[in-house]
Amino acid sequence: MRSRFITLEGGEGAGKSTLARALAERLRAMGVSVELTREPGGSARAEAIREAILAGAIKPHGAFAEALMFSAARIDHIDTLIRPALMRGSWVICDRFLDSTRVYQGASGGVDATLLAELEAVTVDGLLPDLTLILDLDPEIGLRRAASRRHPGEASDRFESETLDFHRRLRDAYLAIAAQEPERCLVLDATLSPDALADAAWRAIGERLLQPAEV
Ligand code: T5A
Repeated sequence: MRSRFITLEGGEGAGKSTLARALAERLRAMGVSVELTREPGGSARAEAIREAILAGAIKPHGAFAEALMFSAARIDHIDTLIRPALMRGSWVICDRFLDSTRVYQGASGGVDATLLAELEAVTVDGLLPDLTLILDLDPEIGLRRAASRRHPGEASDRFESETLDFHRRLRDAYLAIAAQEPERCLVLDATLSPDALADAAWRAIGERLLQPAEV
């Protein structure tokens, strides 16, 4: 079976990490080798950048500087983990990837889309996901889910603490990407239970990524 690259996208608390784990488990049960990873992060250097960004250390420098930092993390992640895994035939499931930069730093953060497209092109150097599952959820619900998971006294992170309007723009931007790139993207209803969401994603993988002989 050839390798595939799946990314999961959506707003805060939409259920991406939960779904990523469920899909990895189902694929491994079929005997498929799977790398489960995330952005920002996924490699030692990218995880260090993650810590700085989510602590708000780059925020004073503006949304374009944050886009550069996410891109630096992505380059290391691609070079050290994603491409090597795909080259050896593993499937890669990545919790957030390039669409997060398009919507968080672009649509909601205000960085020019053409500039971001140029940055994206040099960052991913031709590597695009085979399938992007966009978990669509009212941001008020997603932010409540994210908040309910925090320990007492724990502060919200750099992006969770943005305005509701910022999060609404994210949702619209994700839906616009899905409409522009229907071959790559599929929108899933993130109000479904974790099991129902995993079933819907699994059907999409079967229909879009697996050849009849592989099912
Ligand atoms: N970012 C990232 C950018 O701005 N630009 C970029 O280029 C990139 C790559 C990353 C932040 O960085 C930003 C976006 C983010 O703000 P993060 O902590 O990784 O930070 O944030 P998220 O990716 O949003 O991760 P979360 O953990 O907050 O959300 P998930 O993964 O969508 O949600 P999950 O699965 O952890 O679930 C959240 C809660 O909801 C429950 C879970 O049990 C959990 O308690 N849940 C469900 N409840 C009901 N129904 C379901 N279907 C559920 N699924 C999960």
